[in-house]
Amino acid sequence: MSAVKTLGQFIIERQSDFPYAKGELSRLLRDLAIAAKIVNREINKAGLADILGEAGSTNVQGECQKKLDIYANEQFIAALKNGGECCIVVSEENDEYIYIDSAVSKDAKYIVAIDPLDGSSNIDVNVAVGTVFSIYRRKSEQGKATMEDILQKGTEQVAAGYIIYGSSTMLVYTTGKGVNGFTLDPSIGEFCLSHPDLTIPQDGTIYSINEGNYTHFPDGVKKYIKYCQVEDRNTNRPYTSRYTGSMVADLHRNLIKGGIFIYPCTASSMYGKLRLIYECNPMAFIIEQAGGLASNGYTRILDLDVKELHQRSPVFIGSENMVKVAEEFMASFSPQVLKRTFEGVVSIQ
Ligand code: P6P
Repeated sequence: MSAVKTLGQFIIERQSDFPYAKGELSRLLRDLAIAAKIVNREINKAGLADILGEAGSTNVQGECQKKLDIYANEQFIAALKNGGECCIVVSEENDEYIYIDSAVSKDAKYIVAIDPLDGSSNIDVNVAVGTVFSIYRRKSEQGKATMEDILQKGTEQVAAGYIIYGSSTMLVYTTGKGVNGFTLDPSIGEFCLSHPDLTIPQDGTIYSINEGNYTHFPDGVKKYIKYCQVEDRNTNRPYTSRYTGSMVADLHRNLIKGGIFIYPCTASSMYGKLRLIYECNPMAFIIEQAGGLASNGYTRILDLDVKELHQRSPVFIGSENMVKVAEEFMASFSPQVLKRTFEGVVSIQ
C-alpha cells in the first residue's frame, strides 16, 4: 500500500510554492481543515442529536437557518479567530463581514469568504452537503482591513476549496497550482491525499440544472437544455440529467466525471441564486485550475466586478467544451440578458 500522505504533510511539502509566504497560508488551510472535521462529526450524527430542523432564525438571504447551518458557521469562524491568520471573515450566514480584532489577528493578512453549509436543506434527507471557502490577501498594507480589501475579483484569490460531506468526507482545494483532493480517514482523524492533480474531463455527458424553473429561463438556456436532450450518437446525446440541490455535490460529481452545472438568472432572481464571493468565485477557481470553465453565460466568473458582499451571479461551470456550447446558445438566443445584467444595479435580494 502506498504511503499515506496527510493534508498537513502535503501543505508543508507544497509550502515552497509560496516563496514569500512564511507559513501563514499553510496554517490557515489547516485551521479550516480542523473546523471541517468538527462539522463533519456533527453532520454524521445529525439524525441522532437534536440539531435537525429549523433553528427559527433566517439569514441575510431570507432562508430559514437550520441548526447545523449555525453550528457550522460558528465552528469555522471560531477556527479562523483562534488560528490568528485571518483578519476578516465573510459568511453567507452573516449580514455584515466579521472583523477579527484580536492581538493574534491584528496583523493577519488573509480574508476568508465562506459558505459554511451549502445545501443544508438536504441534511434532513441525508443528501450530501458542503462547505465552500475562498481566501484572499488583504490589499491594504496596515490598519484595519475594510470593504475594499474584501471586494476583490475572483482572479485575486490565493486559495479556494470545498469540503463535501457525502458517502465519504473530502476536502478539495487549489492554491493556483492544480487541484488536489483529500479523503477523511475517521480512524486516524486525518484528511489523506486520495485524488492528486484532479482534472475535469474536457467533455461530459451530465447536465445539472433545476428544470423546475424552465419556464423562467432565458431562451438560450431553454435551447441548450433541448440540445442536451436530442438523440445524437455522434455527440453522445441525449446527456444525463443529474441535480441534487447541493451545488458542492453536483460540482464534485461533474469534476470527477465531466459535466456542466448551470444556475441561470430566472424571472424571480434576475442574477441567479448563487453568491459570487463565497460560491461562484471559489468554485470557478477550482474548476479552472482543473481545466474547466466558469462564466455567467457571457463573461468569465473570475473577471466579474465584485460590488456587494452577497452579490449574486448566474453561473455556467464545468467541462470546457460543454460550457463553450452553452455560451454559444446564450450569445445566439439571449444576448439581451447580458445587457440587462451589466446595466442593472447588482441584486442582493
Ligand atoms: P434550487 C443550496 O441552497 C444552493 O445554494 C446550492 O447548493 C444549490 O445548487 C442551489 O441552492 C439549489 O437551488 O433553487 O434549485 O433549490
